[in-house]
Amino acid sequence: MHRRYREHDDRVVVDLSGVWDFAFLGDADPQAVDPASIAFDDRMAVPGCFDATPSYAGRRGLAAYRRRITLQDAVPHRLMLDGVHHWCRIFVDGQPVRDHAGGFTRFGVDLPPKSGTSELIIMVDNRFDSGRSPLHLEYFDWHHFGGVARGAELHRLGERWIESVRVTTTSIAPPQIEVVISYRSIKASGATTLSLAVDGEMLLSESLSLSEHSGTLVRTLEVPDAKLWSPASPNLHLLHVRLGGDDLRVRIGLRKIAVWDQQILLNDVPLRLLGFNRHEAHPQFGHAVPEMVMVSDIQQLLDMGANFVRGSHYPQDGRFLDLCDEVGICVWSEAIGWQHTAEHLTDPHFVAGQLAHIDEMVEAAYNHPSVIMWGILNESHSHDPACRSGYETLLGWLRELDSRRPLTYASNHPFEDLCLDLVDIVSVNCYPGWYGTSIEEIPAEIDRIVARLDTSAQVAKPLIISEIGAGAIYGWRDGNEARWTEQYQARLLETVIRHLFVDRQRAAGLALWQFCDVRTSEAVQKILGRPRGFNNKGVVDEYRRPKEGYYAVKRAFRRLLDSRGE
Ligand code: ADA
Repeated sequence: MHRRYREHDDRVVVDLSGVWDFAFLGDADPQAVDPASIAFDDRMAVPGCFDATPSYAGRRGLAAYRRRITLQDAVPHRLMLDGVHHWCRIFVDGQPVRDHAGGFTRFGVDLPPKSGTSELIIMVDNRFDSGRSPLHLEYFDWHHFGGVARGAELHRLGERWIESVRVTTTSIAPPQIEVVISYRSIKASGATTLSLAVDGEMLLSESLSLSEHSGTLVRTLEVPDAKLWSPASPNLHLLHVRLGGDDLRVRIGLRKIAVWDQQILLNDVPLRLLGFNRHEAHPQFGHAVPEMVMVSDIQQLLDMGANFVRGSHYPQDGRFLDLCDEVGICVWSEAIGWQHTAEHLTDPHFVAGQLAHIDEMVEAAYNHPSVIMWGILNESHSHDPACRSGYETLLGWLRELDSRRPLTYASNHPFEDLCLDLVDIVSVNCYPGWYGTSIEEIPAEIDRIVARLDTSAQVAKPLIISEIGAGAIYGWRDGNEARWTEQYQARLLETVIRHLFVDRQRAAGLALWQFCDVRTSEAVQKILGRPRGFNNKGVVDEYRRPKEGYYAVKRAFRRLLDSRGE
């Protein structure tokens, strides 16, 4: 992955970004396509979304990407793909080596051992097909772009290699981390060496005798000069792990995240989260948002005084998380999902797809200090008893993967929800002042939701208002100041922030809906309710041009920060 630091000194990694051969195969059935018969008559950028380019704008179908790769020798090599939307089959020299369903997460493809040059083809399908891609459904309120949307790399793994490194802060005073190194080997046993250095200082160096093809090494380290990570002081350290001939650098931030009563605590201090939902999308790039746009998003978030992003409604690009680590923006990392019912949550195929996706989300984001909580299943039927076991399974698995980060999901059924006991943070999506009621009714509506939660067993949990907002068409100002005007949105957002954090102090966090406008689904029932075919509730439009709401939020957030001297 393109990181803000060099990940490997010893492992040979080839960046496969660039212009690949391309063919759009339209309605073709992937089972019926012989890769040797594909006429590659076009070219496409990797990373990139083919259906964001003018030639294929809005098209759905099968596409194929091709390039040549060179394996150095006959030891294991792995192709790493940071996100392919949303189903793909990978061929090497005409042979299928792996299928993958689900965009937005990183996965590896082990390549057949060989030395020399091979032909790599990635067949990508952006059509909706609940059999092949159960996690991407047409009714969701965003446009699913297709393509090899995030980075692509070729890794030479060698004879023994590091599969993953997970770093957990186990104590902040003294600063201490636990490092869990998973390795694999083509040899059953052998002697090797392990070393761990932080910021160039060797903290551990040992000789080992490994007796398995795979295993896990766990080491605990005190990091003597570590400075803690927080939004105000986003201190980062670089851990370099070397195992025999392989290595991996991991950038870490030492911090403790916990919930206590109604508060979220970071390093034992209450944390107030002020921010936005962010879709990773742009009209010209689809989901393949370039670093330039990521940096500009970060600049605008910081300018408004935000310290929080909910990655709606799927895992954000690792490069964006890197930036959040650096500037101190806290992130709710969310597995893909949107308004699922019992039909999905009782379907073993859907649940298995979610579990695999959650594995990949956690694997990719575990070491980011900015990721302070995990979320799942946006606005799904958590009020339906038939869905409870689905929630139990997914949240239970998340806890097994990571017992240290709080869990949540965004509920839009706060009055009837049946699963809130399963989470650490209660999160509520609500749209007072937009769907139905008026801006004047916002305080009473929010108070009703809070009163309901506080008379239930959830009283002792932090509350995040995880969505609230209003649509505004960029540039549309009007004397009536009615819905869809910039003025209406600005007034609504200002009212929400004042009520949540000035009049009341119950909420631990707020993620406004939303940072930028995003194209919605082409499904008729969705697009008819969305002027321009966009969800227009961004405080900036899809090109990141600020609306009045941007300045209203900036004033309100900055007033709050000033009042606390933050
Ligand atoms: C929901 C959903 C968002 C968006 C929003 C809206 O809360 O979670 O993705 O669709 O409503 O704009 O209505």
